[in-house]
Amino acid sequence: MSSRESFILLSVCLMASNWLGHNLPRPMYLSSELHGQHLEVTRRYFLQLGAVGFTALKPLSVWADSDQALLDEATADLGYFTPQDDFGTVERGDPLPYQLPLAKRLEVGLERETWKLDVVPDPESNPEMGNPLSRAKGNALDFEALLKLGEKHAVRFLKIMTCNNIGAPLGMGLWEGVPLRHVVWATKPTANIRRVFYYGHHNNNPKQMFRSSLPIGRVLEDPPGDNPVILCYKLNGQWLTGKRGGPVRMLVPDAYGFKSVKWLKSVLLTNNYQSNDTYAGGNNDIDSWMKTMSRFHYKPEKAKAGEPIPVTGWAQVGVGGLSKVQIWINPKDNEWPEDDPYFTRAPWQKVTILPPPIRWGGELPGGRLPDNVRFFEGNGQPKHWPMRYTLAHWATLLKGIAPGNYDVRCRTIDVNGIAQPMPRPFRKSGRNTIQRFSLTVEG
Ligand SMILES: Nc1nc2c(c(=O)[nH]1)N[C@H]1C(S)=C(S)[C@@H](COP(=O)(O)O)O[C@H]1N2
Ligand SMILES: [Mo]
Repeated sequence: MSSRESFILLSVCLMASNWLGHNLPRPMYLSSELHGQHLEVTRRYFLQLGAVGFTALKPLSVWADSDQALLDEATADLGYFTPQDDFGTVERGDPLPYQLPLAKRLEVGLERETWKLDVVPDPESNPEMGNPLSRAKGNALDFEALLKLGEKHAVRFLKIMTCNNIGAPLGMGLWEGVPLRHVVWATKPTANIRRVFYYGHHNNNPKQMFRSSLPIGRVLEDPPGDNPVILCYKLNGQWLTGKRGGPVRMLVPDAYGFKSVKWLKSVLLTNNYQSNDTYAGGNNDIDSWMKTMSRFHYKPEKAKAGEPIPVTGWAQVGVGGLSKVQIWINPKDNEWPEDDPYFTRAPWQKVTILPPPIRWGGELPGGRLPDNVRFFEGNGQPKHWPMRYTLAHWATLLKGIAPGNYDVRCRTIDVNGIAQPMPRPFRKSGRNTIQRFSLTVEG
């Protein structure tokens, strides 16, 4: 943490390990629904494929029932959506806004009954707006008006939440809200607007402000196939909790978490062409699209030679999309040349990207995906899979590996054919180093 930030209470609770890790006790909600879901998905998929062999490593061509049991076990706790309370959290505020007493939350507009949003000109520049919305003028946007806009314009889409400074995503959600552009147009903007600045509740202390910004063009228009920037009020079909940033947070589909400001109360249109993001401090690259990358989920330390070894993981699908996930088993004594730090010359092998889940988890009301999710058909099937800015699971069985000690690594190949961590290996634009674990195969 920089000294500039040190006055702020920064709490990073990495509960992500709860949904991505296998070594923690399995949460109750996983026991029935998700357990069944992934058993079913993997069973169907792997039966259809037959054995997943490692051709370079002497494949076993016969699918054995025991293989299925192994994969079932290895994938049983892979949930798709993360329940709101199980998300990892990155937050600042002293006190944290959602921990204020109810009376105070009502007073400052952090409950749905009293929430209000200013959409005003930046006083430090010259934007032209015919109808600014503000608490001062008495015409700020309230929650009822937001829901009213939602009746016509609300969207639902899948998005993974990731902090650009943390190696694993914080959670995977189905987010719902009103595209910000509808509120921007209600303010009748006409000229001198190049960016949108926004920030959340900050206890009337400018030092506690958490600010972010976007080019106005990103707010007004979406690249085909992408989702809009929204004023978000629901997650997994339920009202956004205070901890997740409710009543309303900004949700920027293609960006890292710091663009998705929680406890949102103020939006400023500005002619300033520069960003004012809090995250510009700390050396963060604030224009970074989400990156494609893979990590392990089930990674056994030990295995017996002659028995198939299940390995599972997941991939974050970034701006470059996802075409393949690969794995490489390298004997520990096989040192790799220093001039190839990303192991591009290694004999990587393809693993299987799992199809979309049948049941989605995340404590969705009724246990099912609602209608009208962006890029889904009427029958509940996605138009394409995996989807950008979401999560995809993968699984494989390693076979025919001789006794010994190995380093096992995984990586993604994006739709442009580029292998992780390229094309953007720099650390402060989002983590995407190639992950490794040690595997001992006993004779
Ligand atoms: N108001 C406010 N919004 C915020 C933050 C914050 O500290 N205050 N942290 C940001 C950062 S750095 C991240 S990574 C995401 C994390 O979202 P989550 O806590 O819901 O997982 O929230 C963003 N929104
Ligand atoms: Mo973050």
